[in-house]
Amino acid sequence: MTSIRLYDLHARDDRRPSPFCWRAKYALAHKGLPFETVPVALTDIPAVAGGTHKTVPILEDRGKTVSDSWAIADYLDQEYPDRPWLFGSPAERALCQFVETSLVASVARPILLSYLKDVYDCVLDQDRDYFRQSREKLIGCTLEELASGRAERIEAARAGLDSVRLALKGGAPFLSGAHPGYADYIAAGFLLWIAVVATAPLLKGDDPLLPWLARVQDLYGGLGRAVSLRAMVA
Ligand SMILES: N[C@@H](CCC(=O)N[C@@H](CS)C(=O)NCC(=O)O)C(=O)O
Repeated sequence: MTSIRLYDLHARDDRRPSPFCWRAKYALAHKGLPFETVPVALTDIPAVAGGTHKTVPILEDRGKTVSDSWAIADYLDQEYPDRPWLFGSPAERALCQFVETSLVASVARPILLSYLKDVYDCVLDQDRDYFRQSREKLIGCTLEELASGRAERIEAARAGLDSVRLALKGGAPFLSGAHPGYADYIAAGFLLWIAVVATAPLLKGDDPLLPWLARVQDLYGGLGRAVSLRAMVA
């Protein structure tokens, strides 16, 4: 019987784009905890769990509500210490944070700008006005204006993933080594987000990231397997 619920951003055709929700789903699966996802629209987040959270993922477990992917991972380790750790030590957690900040520094902006219009095209009708207004305010231009320079930005985003490629070159199957860990879920979450919305390829067909990403998709009974990589790969 499942008691854990994860509010997961959903878009058209039941697509699940949020990189942070992907992380949280992998975190739950890593702990071996059964859970159900509750699809939520961006504009419905204020109505979830008493309206105190501004973003998804939001986790509900035994009467407690936790939002923010890092807080959810910490909660799971704290509440379920008898299950595989997400962060075996404070040092491992700090290194995972470094993985996130390095990816944010190297790929977040070019990825976001390259695929923001694709995300818009994919959000639910009820979210469209909110998404356009909030994102155009953030980037300082219209979503359509992002089309010029897209090819260069995609190049930059592809190059920005080099740290992940180099780390995998060592031969380990996962960024975390012989076994998958939170660093894998962070990096894969970004790529699954793009795979869900992309209308232009981010990766080349021989990209060494692909076998690793397929391994992550296959984990935990194929948690990420429903996401097709076709549109993201040239
Ligand atoms: N720091 C948060 C970020 C979560 C986040 O930004 N989620 C987005 C969806 S990908 C969201 O809920 N945005 C709400 C909005 O745009 O109003 C985390 O790690 O969970």
